[in-house]
Amino acid sequence: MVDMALWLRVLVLVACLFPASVESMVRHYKFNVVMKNTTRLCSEKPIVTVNGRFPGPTLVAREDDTVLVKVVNHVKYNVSIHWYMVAASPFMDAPIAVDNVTATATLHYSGTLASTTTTLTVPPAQNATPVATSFTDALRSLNSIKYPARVPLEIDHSLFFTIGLGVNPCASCVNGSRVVADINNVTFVMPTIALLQAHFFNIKGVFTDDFPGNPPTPFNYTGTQPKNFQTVSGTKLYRLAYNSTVQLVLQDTGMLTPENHPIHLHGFNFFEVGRGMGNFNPKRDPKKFNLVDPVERNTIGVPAGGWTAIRFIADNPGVWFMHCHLEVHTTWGLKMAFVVDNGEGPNESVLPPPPDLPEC
Ligand SMILES: [Cu+2]
Repeated sequence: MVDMALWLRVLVLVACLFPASVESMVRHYKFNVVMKNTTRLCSEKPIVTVNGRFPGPTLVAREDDTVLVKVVNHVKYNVSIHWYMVAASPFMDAPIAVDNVTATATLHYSGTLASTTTTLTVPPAQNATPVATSFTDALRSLNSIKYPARVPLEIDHSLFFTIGLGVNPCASCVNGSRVVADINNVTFVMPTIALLQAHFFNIKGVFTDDFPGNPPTPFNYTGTQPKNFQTVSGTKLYRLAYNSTVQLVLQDTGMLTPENHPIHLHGFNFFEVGRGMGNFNPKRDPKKFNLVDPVERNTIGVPAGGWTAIRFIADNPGVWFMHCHLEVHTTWGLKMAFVVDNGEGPNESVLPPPPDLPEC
């Protein structure tokens, strides 16, 4: 994505400097679908690749170009190739000003009827937030007898997590600081021993279970930015008893920039019971929660400069990450984990690791 976007921007620049020399062209690509041996988790196995690469190669094109791709399947399986025709704002995940360019394309497949008409679509404007909001606001779970929505109504843990960016000192960095990300001002540090392993075998010193259930220093999350952007670093988890119920309000902050963070929770589905802009109001907003038929998800976009409230039952013992699914934010520390203790008996307890668990 990033490479492709850079290419597009370079080409647009060239187009501005030399308008007379720019013409649309036909770009030819050949995709050979071949098997290739790949090593994952200590074992080597053959996988299906395009030109020996997985993910496949990036196609580079400019507006009005025609791209011809010859796909030759050399493997013994039927293969369907999926085209991602997207090149919009790859820097949405970083506080950098860039030109927003939405790429569109018309796909023609060889072998279709010549009389087939082309269907043109009109995508909404890139900043058409009301269109997207009204669509997601209309979503409901079925809440039928066959598919009931078991929304927790009694809450054991009412949590409030701020999510956003920060800046920490960094001696080896170019200007002595680096951008980080955090939840409740904790920038998560990945341990060298797996969290689940440490939990199961009771290995001390890998993590602590003192992750704060509320922001350590409350501030106006979506108002004027505080002067101090610094976070604390740590491998902190939040401990839950088996079958306890959780309400979690995820509050975006305007630290550096407000952003829509797609937050993913492992181990559980949750219900999104409420959402809003600005700061969550603990008195007013819960009155508007949908506890009847909210959508059930495992990933939710927290609105930029807003909040979302989710509820789930901790009925899956183990250690479960919750993190931003913008991968760069995850690497910057926008993640935490819940440690869910065992209940009673083997059906409510973590299974031991399999005997063939790779050790590398
Ligand atoms: Cu994020």
